[in-house]
Amino acid sequence: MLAGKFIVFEGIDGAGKTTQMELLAGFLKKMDIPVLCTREPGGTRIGGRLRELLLDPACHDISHRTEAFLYAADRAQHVDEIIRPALVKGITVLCDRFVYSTLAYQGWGRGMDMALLRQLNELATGALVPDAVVLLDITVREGISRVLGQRPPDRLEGEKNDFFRRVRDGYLEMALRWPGTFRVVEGDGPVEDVHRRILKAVGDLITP
Ligand code: Z5A
Repeated sequence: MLAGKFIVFEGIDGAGKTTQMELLAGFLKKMDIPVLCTREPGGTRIGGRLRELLLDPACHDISHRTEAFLYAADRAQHVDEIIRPALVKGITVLCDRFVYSTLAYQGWGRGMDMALLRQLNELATGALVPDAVVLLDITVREGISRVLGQRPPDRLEGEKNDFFRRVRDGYLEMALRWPGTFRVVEGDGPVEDVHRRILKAVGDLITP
């Protein structure tokens, strides 16, 4: 039995996950709820090394299976070292991406076998399931323009719009499939408005 709440933020690139996770963390801190923010890939020292490899444009020849295994390796280390110990201590964990990113990007995006990905991730997480997945939904056009407005694309961002459309569709399909876990939040509009929508969506999980 885990004492802390586990809330995952998901969405296509530029959806506002990092921005909104930090706002929610600030809100929880004000309410004296202990909170930890983390992310995938790269939430641990080992994961940081894997992140460099995964997002390096020079690694364009990485095979789909290798990519999925590296995300799973990052996740296994993350669950063992950071997420599960925090939840055991009663800390609310906010995590930027989790298993659902693999299903969306490697599954719907790359067309990898879903059963294989779910099996792999069951092993990586020890069957840990979040209390809620906040899916920040924005259009692909909006996401790309937010991200590329600031810097050159990394390896995955450089890929085609069709890929991101499949990823978004995948997220929306997961939300239909797992309505008890997914909370879809419209990610367009002013940051403060999105924050208010998120507070409403996870209100049942953030009472002290
Ligand atoms: N990946 C995968 O394929 N499989 C996996 O299992 C996992 C990941 C775990 C991680 O990259 C990559 O790895 C990712 C999926 C893949 N794909 N790529 N490429 P990352 O961690 O570097 O990138 P990200 O998670 O997509 O983060 P991001 O691009 O920074 O997006 P974000 O965190 O959702 O958004 P943000 O940083 O909060 O905001 C982005 C910009 O938009 C920023 O300038 C904000 O100020 C702005 N913003 C935020 N909210 C708004 C609103 N409401 N209006 C206007 N502008 C806004």
